[in-house]
Amino acid sequence: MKVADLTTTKDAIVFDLLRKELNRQRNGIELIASENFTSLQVLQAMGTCPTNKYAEGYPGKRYYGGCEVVDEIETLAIERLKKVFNATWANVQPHSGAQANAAVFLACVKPGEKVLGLDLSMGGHLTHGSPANFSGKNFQALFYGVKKETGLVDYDHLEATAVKEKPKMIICGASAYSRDWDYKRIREVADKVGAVIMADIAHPAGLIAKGLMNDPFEHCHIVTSTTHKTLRGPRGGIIMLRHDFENPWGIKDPKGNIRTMSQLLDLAVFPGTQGGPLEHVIAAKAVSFGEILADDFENYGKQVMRNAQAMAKAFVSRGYNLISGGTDNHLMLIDLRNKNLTGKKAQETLDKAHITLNKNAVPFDDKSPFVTSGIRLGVPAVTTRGMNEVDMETVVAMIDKILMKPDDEKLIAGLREDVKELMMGFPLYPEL
Ligand code: DSN
Repeated sequence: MKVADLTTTKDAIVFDLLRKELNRQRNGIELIASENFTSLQVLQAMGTCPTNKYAEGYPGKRYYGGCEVVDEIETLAIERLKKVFNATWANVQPHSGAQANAAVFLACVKPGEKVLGLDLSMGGHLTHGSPANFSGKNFQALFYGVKKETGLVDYDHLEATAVKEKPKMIICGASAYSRDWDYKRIREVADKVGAVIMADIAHPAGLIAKGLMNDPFEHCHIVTSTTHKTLRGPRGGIIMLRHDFENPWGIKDPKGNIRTMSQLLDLAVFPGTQGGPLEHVIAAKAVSFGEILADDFENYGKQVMRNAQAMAKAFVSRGYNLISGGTDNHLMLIDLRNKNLTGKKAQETLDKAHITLNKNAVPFDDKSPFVTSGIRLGVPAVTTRGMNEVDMETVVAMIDKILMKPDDEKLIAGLREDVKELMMGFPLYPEL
């Protein structure tokens, strides 16, 4: 039998599309706050043979034979991740951040019980209790918000709601909040009402990993994250504990035994919410955790923060209204109402110039989530491309030019060429 020639049997339609997407990423300015570019070795690890392997269970306790190598891969990923966050337990199997959060819900709260999270319209996340999501459909979701005058989390409101409603779980973390969190205050509230805290650090995780932002592990019982945002790994989720504990809420495993939180969480990921783990993605997670442990990643984190500061300053100096007036992390939220623009119009117009970001509701928005009054921008991806503070000024000048004349197609076409030329100076995957 003749061995197939991969070059001739390659699916040209799909691979042409993949090449097209690579060129889109290369030629544009990527400002979506939740996106990043992995290293080449992370990308390579993802496209490997463990995708062929079933490994339901955990290292040393699988439901399938032939798991000795993936056991080593998964153990390495766990050990590296524990080192990154000084954690004592980690689960690297969640396919995404939403899956990680679903597992925590399954482990800690029963259907119909109360949870308290940051309102989606104030910067929270779908999986923190939105009525459109499992977290809002199966549990009684309560919300805290941000203060209208400052744009900062309203901890008094959080406390008052918790004391009145006694939620089983308090969720902190956000997808569109540019400030650091007072985890100590949240723990004081949780202790008062007997709640468990889930900190979802998906957005700032890479900055927290290098000690550049407050450490949620000091005060929060359970920490979840995605791996593909500031952590710069493959698309996926993780759950971690710094201290394992016998759950004080009497939560039992499916057999009725009181279990430690780590056991409950392992059971909640598999078999609770997932089947076979994606061991090729776990291999790529291990590679990225190794990169985070290297010294260089601290420089990356610091540059992300310097770039965010520079970008925020450049927008403010041009009269843009930043929610909370600035940023402590990698992202910022801009209210465009004083520029007579909607978030939708801004996103669509900038897209034409290959500057990618997302429309985003601002706190107390009067427009629908499909239109919105704001945009969210983040710098993790452009920082990975090698951009610095001076480049942030250039990028903001380009954005401002377009937003000042959003219907000037000639101007936009010219800027699209400028964007392409600028990004040629910051090569992406030159080996590919
Ligand atoms: N969709 C992600 C974000 O853009 O922040 C959160 O899951």
